[in-house]
Amino acid sequence: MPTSLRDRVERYLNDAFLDSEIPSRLSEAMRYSLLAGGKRIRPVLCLAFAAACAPGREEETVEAALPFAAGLEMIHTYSLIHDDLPAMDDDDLRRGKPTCHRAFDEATAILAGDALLTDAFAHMASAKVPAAALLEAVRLTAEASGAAGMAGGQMLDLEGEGRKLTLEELNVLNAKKTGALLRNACECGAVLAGADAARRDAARRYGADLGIAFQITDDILDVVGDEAVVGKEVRHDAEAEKATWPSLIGLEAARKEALRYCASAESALDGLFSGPEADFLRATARKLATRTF
Ligand code: GRG
Repeated sequence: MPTSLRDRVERYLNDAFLDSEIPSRLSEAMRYSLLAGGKRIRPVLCLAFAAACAPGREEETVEAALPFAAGLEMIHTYSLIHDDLPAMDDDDLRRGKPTCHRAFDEATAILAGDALLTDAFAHMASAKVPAAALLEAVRLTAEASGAAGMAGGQMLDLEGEGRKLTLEELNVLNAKKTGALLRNACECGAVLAGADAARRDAARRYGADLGIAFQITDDILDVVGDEAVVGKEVRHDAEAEKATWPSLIGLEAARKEALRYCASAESALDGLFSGPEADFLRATARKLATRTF
């Protein structure tokens, strides 16, 4: 991951939610989870695609898209806070620290998630890109996060507990729960940079494949991962009797599927993207299949 992109996201997030208008307990809870050290993969992918779609004007495009990319991380962090709640996955550890509701309390964690999701849209809407592109990216992000996207995927996940899903059902669930926001991050990067239809479509296909691979590796890490490295509780899926890739097709086949989807993500870039950002996007897809955190 280009350190500069990740650093820029980190700096932006560090300055967020310090407004004295925010009740201090709420801003503390929001910043506690937001600044707990995530990989920042969604905002970095968004910025990398924005740069890759703007040859010759990479720097100004990244600067303009930064508030949008940071907003994606706020939405992602909200989803983790709510996912960890007792009514959902009931987790005690996230990003290597006690989950938000453990460090604060349940009501505060719910509000921190609500506020991160809502304020994310204010940050995204302040990106300095042409209005039509911004409106399209905001619409795409609302859809990817909402009822037919991530929130819908979470519903399918809850409904699927204790039930044996088919591979097809698992694919639909994952494409929504994990895939939608990742895919959206890539597509929005292209949209914000004013990409043509071919590049936008390639970004979308890369993001969709990467999203599936990301979930497969998450399932694999739940089986073989080390809690200290992964930063969250492991062996959780089996306990909750969740259908996962390893439980449906076995660990080795799941590893192969992750590699296959990562290779497919990489190939979506062929003939359309070149330069350091494209190299980074290819390397990210290659590394993802064997990630350990
Ligand atoms: C509560 C509406 C709502 C949705 C929750 C994101 C999500 C949906 C649930 C999280 C469950 C989960 C562990 C999904 C697997 C993939 C995933 C999103 C992993 C966490 O993302 P990373 O690895 O985390 O990017 P960091 O901490 O690096 O940001």
